[in-house]
Amino acid sequence: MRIIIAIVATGLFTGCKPKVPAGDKVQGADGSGEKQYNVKPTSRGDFSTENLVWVRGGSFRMGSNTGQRDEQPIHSVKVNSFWIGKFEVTNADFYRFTKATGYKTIAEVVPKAENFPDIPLEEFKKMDLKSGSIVFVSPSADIPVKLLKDHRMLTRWWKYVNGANWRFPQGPNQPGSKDKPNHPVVHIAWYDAVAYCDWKKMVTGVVHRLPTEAEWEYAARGGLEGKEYIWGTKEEPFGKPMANIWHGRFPKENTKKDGYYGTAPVGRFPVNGYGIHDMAGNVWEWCSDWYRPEYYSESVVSNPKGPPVEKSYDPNERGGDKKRVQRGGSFLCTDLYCGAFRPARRMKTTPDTGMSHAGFRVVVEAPPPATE
Ligand SMILES: [Ca+2]
Repeated sequence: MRIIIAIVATGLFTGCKPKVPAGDKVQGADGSGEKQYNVKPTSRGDFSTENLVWVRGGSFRMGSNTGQRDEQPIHSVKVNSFWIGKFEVTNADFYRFTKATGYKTIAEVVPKAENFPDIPLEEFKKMDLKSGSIVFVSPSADIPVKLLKDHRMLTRWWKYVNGANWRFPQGPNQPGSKDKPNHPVVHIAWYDAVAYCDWKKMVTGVVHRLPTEAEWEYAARGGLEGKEYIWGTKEEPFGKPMANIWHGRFPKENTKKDGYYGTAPVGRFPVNGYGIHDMAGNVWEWCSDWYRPEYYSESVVSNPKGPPVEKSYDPNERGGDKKRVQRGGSFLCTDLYCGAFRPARRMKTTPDTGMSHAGFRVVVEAPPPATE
């Protein structure tokens, strides 16, 4: 949310943090029908492993010595077995959740003064903040490559759009997500993703949660040790794109070499070694961990769960906001700019921030398959 406020207020409220950054629950807020999202309503006790993949636990080398500083050092990690979503959570999946609960995501709720105790009430009222989210908008002018990594440039292509949320990823009066039921849901804040998991747990009786960062990377690597990409060492080993990323001169020109400018329907690109789709590209995926750049030097070996909240910080921002980890890169990632679709790459975002390239997938704590 702080990044949202910074964009809206051009820094006026920098440093102010919402007190209770959680999505409101509003009963009966949803007005759409199942047909539009092409889903059947979820009923109590519904549980199937049909769209889950069983990842057998083991040890692996986590991180990279050639990537960003926070990917270092490579260190041994052991994780227990778990089920993970074969696909990113889709618009249809999220629709079921909101239909059943009336849940509103953070992007759908007008920021409340009580959640920004650092801002004087009169000043807050003058702001006249609307609900909305951060949307990628390609700039009209090209941006030199050497400037792309300058964090001050982010506002050249990230815009706060009133009314943008998971239902209308580009904003009102733009095509809505109901026409894309099989695309990953976006504009999902970490709290929204956790709310979805909690609901799935409630209706199925089985624990659904976000993956830990270690589980995520273990699953993404798919059994390949120390490879640059989840499919191996070359970006395009068969001469064609292996993931939905950005091709061309980011952020102005996208050649759509992989067929997609924005999100792609889940499962359109090859599975990794464990049979999981879209662990590279399409949308960023939330993990349960708090982010700390030095964590790999401090991590426990067995089932690490990230640092405590008080140790979380982002060295790129002075505000001291606590951030959660995101992984996997998105349709906006290019090797020219970030190469963030590599399995070792780490991202961090405040947990109350949704964006047009960020979604999630679930881990499920169910008994192992009969074959185990
Ligand atoms: Ca693409």
